[in-house]
Order: sequence, then C-alpha cells, then structure tokens
Amino acid sequence: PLKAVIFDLDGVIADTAVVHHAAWKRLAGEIGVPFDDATGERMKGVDRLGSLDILLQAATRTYTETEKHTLAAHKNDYYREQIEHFGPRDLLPGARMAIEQVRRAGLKVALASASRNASLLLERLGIADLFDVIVDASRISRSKPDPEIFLAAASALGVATDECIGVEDAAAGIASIRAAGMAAVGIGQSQVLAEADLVLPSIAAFDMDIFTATRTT
Ligand code: B16
Ligand code: MG
Repeated sequence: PLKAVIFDLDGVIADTAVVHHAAWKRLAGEIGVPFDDATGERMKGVDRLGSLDILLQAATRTYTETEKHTLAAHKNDYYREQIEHFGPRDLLPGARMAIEQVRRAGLKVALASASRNASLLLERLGIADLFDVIVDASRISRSKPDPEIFLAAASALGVATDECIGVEDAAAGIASIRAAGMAAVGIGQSQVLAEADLVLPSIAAFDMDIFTATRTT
C-alpha cells in the first residue's frame, strides 16, 4: 500500500530552477566558460560542487579545489541574493495543494532536496510545517542520481521504499527514485524524464486520485 510521498524541492515545489540557472549563468560569464540550456538541464538535482564540475567540463583550463570552492561560494551568493526576497508567492502553482492533498489522504510527506538552502527556502515559502521529514544535502554523502537521499527519507519516515512515490523535475532525481525502488512521478517534459513511471506537465496536475486508483487495482 502507498504510505508516503517524497517531494523534491527546486523545480517541483519552488520556482527556483530558473534562479539556480541564472546564478550559474552569471558565474559562467564571469569566468568566460560557455553555458547553454542543455548544461543547465544536466545540473538540475545535482549538488553544488557536482553542478560546478558539469559547468567546468567546458572550461579551457583546470581549477584547483580551492578555486572550485570559491566559485561555488560565489554562485551561492548570487542564488541567495534572489531567494532572500522569496515568499509564499514563489511556490509553484498547485504545490501547496499537492502536499495538502497527500496529507488529507492520510499519507506521510517528506522532502528530498539536494539543496543546502532547502530549510531556508521552506521557511520563506511558509510550508516547513507541512513536512513530516526533511532530508537535504547536509544529511547525505552521495548526490542524486544515487538513491541515498530517497532511501534516507523513507527510513526517516519509517516506511518501506515500495510504499513510497517520489516526485522530481530532474533526470538525475528520477534515476535516484527508481534506484531506491520507488515509483517515480516526473514534473516537466517527458523527453527529459523518460525514466519516470508517470510524467505531469506541472505540479498543478498532481492528483492523489491517480494513485489511489492504482492502489485498489
Ligand atoms: P544548493 P533539488 C537541487 O535541488 C537543484 O535542483 C540543483 O540545481 C542545485 O544545484 C542543488 O539543489 C544544490 O543547491 O546550491 O542550494 O545547495 O532539485 O534537489 O531540490
Ligand atoms: Mg529539482
């Protein structure tokens, strides 16, 4: 039986995918490294230093670990400048309703975000109290697509992995959910999220009836 839904944050609940993208683009411009939409797509769901490595694949020189940490810190400053001003209006349309629907159905709700800014963001968005469990990058050691983050969320909730659904906007996130042995709902374009069990165009289309129907069959 279905017992829990585990949500990703950036790009599923909050409209931050564009903010991450803009911050990386600004950094790329400053260091003269080319950056296109496909690169931005590959960074989705990947932690900060992992995302920097993706950006630097297009660089013409190598960077030391110290330089990398400085660059990642700059990107995070640009990102933080923007989310400082975030509020409930920056929830993606339908996000709060999706979470409330899950709770009303008597299921547990967890967050599995690769972002170290997740707690700050949930406070700003005014939805921190809707989650039974919050797992972010500071609590795990292996980034999506590794299953660790979704496994940690299920274990903290005290439910089996096959009793969970994971909801993600990134290919790396869908891979993480599937590797954890959970059903995966993709939010976005089906070409990008081909590995998902079900793809919805946005979180506004999330409907618990879809899952409760499959539960009884
Ligand atoms: P930070 P999610 C991920 O969050 C983003 O999708 C990804 O683009 C970002 O690089 C990563 O968080 C790290 O974020 O720099 O704030 O620690 O989608 O897993 O909620
Ligand atoms: Mg995401």
